Amino acid sequence: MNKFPENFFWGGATAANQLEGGWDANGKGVSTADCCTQGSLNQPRLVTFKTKEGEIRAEEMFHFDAPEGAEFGCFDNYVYPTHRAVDFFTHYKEDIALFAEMGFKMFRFSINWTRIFPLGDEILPNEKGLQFYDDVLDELAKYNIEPLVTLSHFETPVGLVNKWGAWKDQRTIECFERYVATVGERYKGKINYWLTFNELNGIESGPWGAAGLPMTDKQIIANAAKNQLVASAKAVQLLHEIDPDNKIGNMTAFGVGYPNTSNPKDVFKTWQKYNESYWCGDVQVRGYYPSFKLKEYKREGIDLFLTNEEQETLKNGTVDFITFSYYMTNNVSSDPQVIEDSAGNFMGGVKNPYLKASEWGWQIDPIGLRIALNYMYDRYQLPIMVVENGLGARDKLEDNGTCHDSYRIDYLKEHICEMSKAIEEDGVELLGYTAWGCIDIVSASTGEMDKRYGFIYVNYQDNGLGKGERYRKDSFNWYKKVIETNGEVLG
Ligand code: P53
Repeated sequence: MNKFPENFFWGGATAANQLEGGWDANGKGVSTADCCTQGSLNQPRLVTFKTKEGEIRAEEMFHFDAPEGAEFGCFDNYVYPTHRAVDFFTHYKEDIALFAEMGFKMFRFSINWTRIFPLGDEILPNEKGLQFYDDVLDELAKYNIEPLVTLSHFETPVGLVNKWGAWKDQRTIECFERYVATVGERYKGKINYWLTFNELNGIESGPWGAAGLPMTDKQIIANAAKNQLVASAKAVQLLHEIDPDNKIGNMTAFGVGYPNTSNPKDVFKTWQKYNESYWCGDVQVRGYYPSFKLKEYKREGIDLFLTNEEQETLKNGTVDFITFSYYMTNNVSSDPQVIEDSAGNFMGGVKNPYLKASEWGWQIDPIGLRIALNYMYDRYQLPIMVVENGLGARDKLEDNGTCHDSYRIDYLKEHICEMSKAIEEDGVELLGYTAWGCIDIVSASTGEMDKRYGFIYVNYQDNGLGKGERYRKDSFNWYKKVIETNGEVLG
């Protein structure tokens, strides 16, 4: 029934800060993610800092304005889940062996910039940090698992934040270039698939996570986004120069929306809403800003200060393939009386009566993935990878070490099925699928351990129990079968 191309990249995806732990091991520096506390569904994660006056404070991660002169860092009496995460730092051999047992063809992970350049602006890299990824890559090579490496996954060095405001300042572009050149040279021939910035379009609703910006100022966010887009284009050029076999992609948080009613005003607003998913990809694929974004900036009195040189860089650094994350859909309404009652962080909207939602309120919509794939392919005509998709749920570990996560199997099965239709019936050129959090990791939005996505249960719990033992969930065996049959048998 389901037809996937030969050599389809089945696999899983993670991010260093949510996976590795070892946050200060072997000279690693502090990243923006390391300053985020543990939250929950009802309690936002906080970012911690010291004020000029020496007071230690914490503000909500998704939306805050820090006082002038704030120094970001980690302090006693706060819990920072990335510091241990799930300790892939020491468990990587065991974990990669489990990925291999499932038959993974691809593993998406990020390089933690602060392992390589602890403060961000050093001239020489930290050799021990580089060595860790050599080890990880050798382990993957043993099993013929192709690495897909994100260069920046919400992991800006805090050194750069404290020094000059991270991505607000153009000097960060040079530091990033040095980092990219370093890892590009070091891992030449070992990594061929790269992603520049994770969910670059998330910068407007999550400026701290995406760019180390402790503020909500739209002018600053627009310029930081431009700096990242320029840095992304430079990374593409650099990696192509280092190895012509390198393929570099972008990464977008894709949010599908439906008009809440057939009122043309709702339809139009929905159409407009899609621009939030498109604008960064437009720059990264086409090499220039889309007119709707330039008009929006103008309307809001924002100056992009886009130089000829920057325009040239954007033009010469377009990506080879595109990728996106897909979790949910929401409805869009133009009626101010209609309450936005559907969750999903910056993807929030109005509830859809035809859809069920996860415990965190993220609406489950497999057909939305087929729509997303078609929208992306029609717009860009480039090969695609779905690099994040999955269900965050509370799993129960049974006494005998099993975990019956049939709800996760259902979620993934239905999404993979829609993906196969996008390939077979719609002609979308899909290269691969890496399920998010293939091993349980710390949640990015809430910092919880109990919001799990994995095929592999990691026994660390928010109540402090567990020693990090790994267990195969029912979905582990199911996914193994999916890969074995190249998606023919979805069970
Ligand atoms: P968690 C919001 C909406 C959609 C995707 O999220 C998002 C976010 C930001 O949290 O981010 C991606 O762990 C992100 C991953 C993250 C994953 O979604 O909050 O790239 O780092 O873990 C899932 O359930």
